[in-house]
Amino acid sequence: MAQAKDFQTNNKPTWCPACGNYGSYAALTQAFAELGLEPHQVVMTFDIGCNGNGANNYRLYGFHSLHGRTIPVATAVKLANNDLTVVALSGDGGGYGEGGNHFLHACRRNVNMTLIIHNNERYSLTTGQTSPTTRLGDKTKTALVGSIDQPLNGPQIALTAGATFVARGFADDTASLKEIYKRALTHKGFSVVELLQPCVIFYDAKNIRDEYRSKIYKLDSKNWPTNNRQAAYQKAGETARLPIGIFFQEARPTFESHFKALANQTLVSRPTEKVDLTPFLKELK
Ligand SMILES: Cc1ncc(C[n+]2csc(CCOP(=O)(O)OP(=O)(O)O)c2C)c(N)n1
Ligand code: SF4
Repeated sequence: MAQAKDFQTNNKPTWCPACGNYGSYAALTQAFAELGLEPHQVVMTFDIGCNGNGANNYRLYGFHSLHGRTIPVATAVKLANNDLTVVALSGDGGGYGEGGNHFLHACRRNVNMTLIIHNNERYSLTTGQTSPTTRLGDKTKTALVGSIDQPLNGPQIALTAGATFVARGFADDTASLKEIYKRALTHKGFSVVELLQPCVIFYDAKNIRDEYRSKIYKLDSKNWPTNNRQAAYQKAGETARLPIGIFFQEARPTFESHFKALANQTLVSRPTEKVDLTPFLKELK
C-alpha cells in the first residue's frame, strides 16, 4: 500500500521556507495514501503560480496548465478516464480571477473531481500584486494606497453557483486539512476546498499567522448541518472569526453519470480504429 512519501518526488520544493504550500502538500499526499490510492490512479492539474510549482513535487500523473485553466484540463482528464481520481489546484488569482468563469460553471456542472484553491490573497509568484481576495485597504504593488476593490468570498460563490461540496481548510492545521481533503476526494461530485494559505513574503509573516491562529475555529463536525446551503452561505461569510471544515455537502447526479456510455467503460479504453463515420457525415449533409 502506498504511503505519503510515494506521492512525493525527490525534488526540493522551491516554495519559500514557512510557506503555506508545504502544509497542503503534506496533507494531500497523506490523504491519498490513507484512502488507499496508488500514484498511477491519481491525476493532478496545476495552474501557474506558487501553488502550481507543486507540479514538480507530486509523484503521480500531472499536467501543468496555463494560468486560470486548471479546471478545463481536469474536466477533460476526468471525462476521458473516469476511473481516475482527479484533483485540480489553483491560486486565488488563477481560480477566482483568470479562471473565474471556469470556476462558476464547474460548480454547477458537478464533474466528479476536487478543486483546491490556495487563497493567499495575492498574486504571489509575480511578486504580490492585488488579487480577487485581497482585503480592502491592503497595500500592494498594484494598490499603492490600499486596495479599493471589494474582496470576493470563494466558498460563498461556490455555494451560490451550485457546488455540491464546499469546505475551507487552513494550511498550518495539516491534521484537519487531511481529513477535509479525504472527504472532498471521496465526495461524488465537484468538491471545492478553499485553503487559507499564508504567504510569508507578501504578507507580514508573523501577522498573517497570528491573525489566522486567533481567528480560526473548527466547525462542530457532529452538529453542523452540512445539508443546509443557506446556513453554509452565512457561515462562510463570517469575518470576525474564520470557520474551517465542511460547510456543505449534498448528493446530486454527476455530470458524467448522464452519459450511459461511460458507465461500464472509460472513454480512453474504447476502440477508435473501427469507427465508421459515414452515417454521421450523411446527417451533416
Ligand atoms: C493568462 C495569464 N495572466 C497572467 C500571467 C502571469 N502570472 C503568472 S503567475 C501569476 C500569479 C499567480 O497568482 P495566484 O494564481 O494567486 O497563485 P499564487 O502564486 O499566489 O500561488 C500571474 C499573474 C500568466 N502566466 N498568464
Ligand atoms: S511567495 Fe508566498 S506563496 Fe509564493 S512560495 Fe513564497 S511564501 Fe509561498
